[in-house]
Amino acid sequence: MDCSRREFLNKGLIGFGAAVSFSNSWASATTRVLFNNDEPDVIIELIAKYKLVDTGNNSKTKFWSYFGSVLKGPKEALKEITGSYLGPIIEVNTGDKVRIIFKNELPEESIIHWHGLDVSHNNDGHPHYAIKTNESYQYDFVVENRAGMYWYHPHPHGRTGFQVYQGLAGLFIVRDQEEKNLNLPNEEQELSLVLQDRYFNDDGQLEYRPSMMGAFGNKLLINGTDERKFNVKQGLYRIRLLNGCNARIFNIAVDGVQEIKQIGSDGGLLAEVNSLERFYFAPAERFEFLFDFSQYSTGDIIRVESLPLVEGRGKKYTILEFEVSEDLGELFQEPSKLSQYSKINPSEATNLNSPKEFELIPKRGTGWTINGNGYEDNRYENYEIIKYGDTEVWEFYNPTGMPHPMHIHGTQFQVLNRSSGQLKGCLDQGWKDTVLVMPGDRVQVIKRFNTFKGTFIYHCHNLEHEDMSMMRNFKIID
Ligand SMILES: [Cu+2]
Repeated sequence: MDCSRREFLNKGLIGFGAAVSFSNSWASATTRVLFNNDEPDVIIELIAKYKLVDTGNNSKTKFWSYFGSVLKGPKEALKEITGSYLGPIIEVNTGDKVRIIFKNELPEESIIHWHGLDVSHNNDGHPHYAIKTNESYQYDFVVENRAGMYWYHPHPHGRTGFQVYQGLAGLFIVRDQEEKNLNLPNEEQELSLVLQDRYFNDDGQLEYRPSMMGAFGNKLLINGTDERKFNVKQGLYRIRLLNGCNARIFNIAVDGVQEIKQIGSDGGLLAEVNSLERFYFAPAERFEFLFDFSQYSTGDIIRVESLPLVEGRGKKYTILEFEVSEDLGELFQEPSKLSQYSKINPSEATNLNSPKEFELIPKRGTGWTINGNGYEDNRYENYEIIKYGDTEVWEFYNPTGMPHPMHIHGTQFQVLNRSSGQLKGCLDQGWKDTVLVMPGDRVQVIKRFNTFKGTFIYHCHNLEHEDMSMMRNFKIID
């Protein structure tokens, strides 16, 4: 890390970024400090407001959307998706100093969380920092994460599910040199696809129908559009998926394909290709794979499907299709080695023999909880206070009949073990920020708390569970 980056980071640590000051002692410092000579590389403005979008229904649908513009830096830092309700794709490099100015033109409070990025607490979109209509919030952070597909979405307490459902989300892609050196399929042969479901009524308008199970739709959308068929050239592709649904879990298979070649996960590339026949894909998880369309003929259709979550119960359905064109793609090769990923040594953990246990349970009057506790601003149990620099093992135990994708803010973690083993096909490989805890499962993750002090949150990424109160603070202290 060079000097200017370190300096920028230190400023971040003392807490600038917040445009709004708080008089309470919740955060160590929330006064905004201007950059001096240390200017950001990229300045982006994101405005959240209404947007009318044609999603193939009777009439245009009223969404909420992020409108972006680059105020400084390369124009390629933002990529609009034509005809989509999703926000622009943000694309930056590891090490970039990024300023994002969020303007809230929604009729209610909001705040943005950069899902998977390791940033200081006041840049993380903690619900505490939600701003009112017509207010703005300035984020200043250095992109510390390695290359990967991260994303952004609102995070106000109690309203995250509703706001994401209205259309507020976007991809945040990070590039780095290690990834560039691999010469993976790129440009046209790299597809980033956001999977979401929405319920449209007869008038073509969104209907948000939350329940204890979450909010589900009657229609699947890809990248915020009705278009679910993609023309591909005969060549090798890098396909990157985000499950951007509020609650829907997919059980993904590719019709007629025995080996799906996974190359990446939530936190970027794996060490090497991991072959899967099918896999569970939970809200907020990312999955990257290589797919060779050169083995197909012109006009062939390849279906990405979701199988029943439990064998024999329900029907499979098509998520999206690829249609092979007659065009030949650029030639790319599958690398034998992908990245410098290394496993965290379990002995690094301060509590390897006594993992912190988090029981995922419902409670009368509260709804879904963690250890029976709902969310309260500025509240922590003892076990939710962590010493800066420590590595810990957390065990999520799910005694219920519903799966819970658990997301921990801050650094990426690794899955140590899962009581049900690997048979279930959960995505446990590589760096993770969200782990699917299946009914009956005990899942242990190992995480380093060594980057930023302060208050962060962990929660279920079934967004209706989260809003119901399946969310808690944790605090990293000296
Ligand atoms: Cu849940």
